[in-house]
Amino acid sequence: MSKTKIVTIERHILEQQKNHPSATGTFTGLLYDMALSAKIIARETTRAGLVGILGASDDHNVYGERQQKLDIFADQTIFRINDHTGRLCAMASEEHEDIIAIPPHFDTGKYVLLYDPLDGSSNIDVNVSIGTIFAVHRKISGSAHGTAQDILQPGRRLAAAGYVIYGSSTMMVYSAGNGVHGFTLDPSVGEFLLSHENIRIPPTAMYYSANAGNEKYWTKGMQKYSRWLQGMDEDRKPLGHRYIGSLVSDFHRNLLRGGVFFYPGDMQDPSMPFGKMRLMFEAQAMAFLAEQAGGYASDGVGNILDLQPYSLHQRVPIIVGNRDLVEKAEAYIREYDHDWIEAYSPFRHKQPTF
Ligand code: P6P
Repeated sequence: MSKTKIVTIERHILEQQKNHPSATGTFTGLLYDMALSAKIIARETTRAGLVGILGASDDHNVYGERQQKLDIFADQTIFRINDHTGRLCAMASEEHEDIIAIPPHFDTGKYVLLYDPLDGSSNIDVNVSIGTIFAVHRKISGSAHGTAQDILQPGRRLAAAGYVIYGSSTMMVYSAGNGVHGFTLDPSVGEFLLSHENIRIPPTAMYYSANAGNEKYWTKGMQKYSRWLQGMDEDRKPLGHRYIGSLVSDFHRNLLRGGVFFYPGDMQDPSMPFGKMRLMFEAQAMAFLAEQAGGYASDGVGNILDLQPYSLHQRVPIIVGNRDLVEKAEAYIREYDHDWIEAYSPFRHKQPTF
């Protein structure tokens, strides 16, 4: 008889509850809702080429990006699985301009769910791994229905965060503040089973991940940092360069093998010195997970988890992975990028208007 424990998400949360009262039973339900969403989305991503769902829709999202049909399907799936559970007081999706209210005929709860339903969706049509990113904040307003105050909270206050990666296997990786844990979907039983308990970023990094095609737009500090990672200016072993163009995939590889991902702010358009990543739908979750796994996430100036959000769709520079590598980037920026720091500062310290 095998001695290997079969640990489902439910069993894992229940076992965590014994040691950490903060991992309440509500997370079982919330994580199960995300796990069910993941199974449904995984089924469609696997079949996408077969059911004509492939290809771009005629719609565009809030960023003006053409929405892939799977984006819309994933977005609707997550909303429909979570709108009636009574666990949430509001939702927010990367694909929607505004906060998504819980329909009035459903009970509301004490959490808000933020999600990027299908991150890296430009890779859908070329069969490259994509992912779902989610984050859970606790309601802090007195309103039964969530408000901007409940949504626009610093990442430091996150109750939980995680992602699903639709790759060679479907995995769900989450943290409720007590370490990072990975579950792999066993399609034969339709259950996510614990496969990576208490993930820690290896102390010695193997990779760096960045879109080198943007290098001419990076600040001087980030250009020097990239050369340092490659061992160009001193006698150090270069890191391998791996870049998939799907945040969940790049982050997941670096989480397991050690590495740094960066999508920095640049001065290509001085009115937008904050890069591409969305704070509420990508960066906060990844920063929370990185820190829970022993790593660190910075916007180039300081910890992303300490940023007070001012807008639902605000973007933020991100350098995330092994702490020593991220702090090295901050050092290069402090030394060489005073103009960028000055241009970015008003955005970094902008306060919400609620
Ligand atoms: P680029 C996907 O659109 C995404 O937000 C992340 O998943 C990914 O890391 C990044 O953008 C890729 O951006 O400009 O390198 O194609």
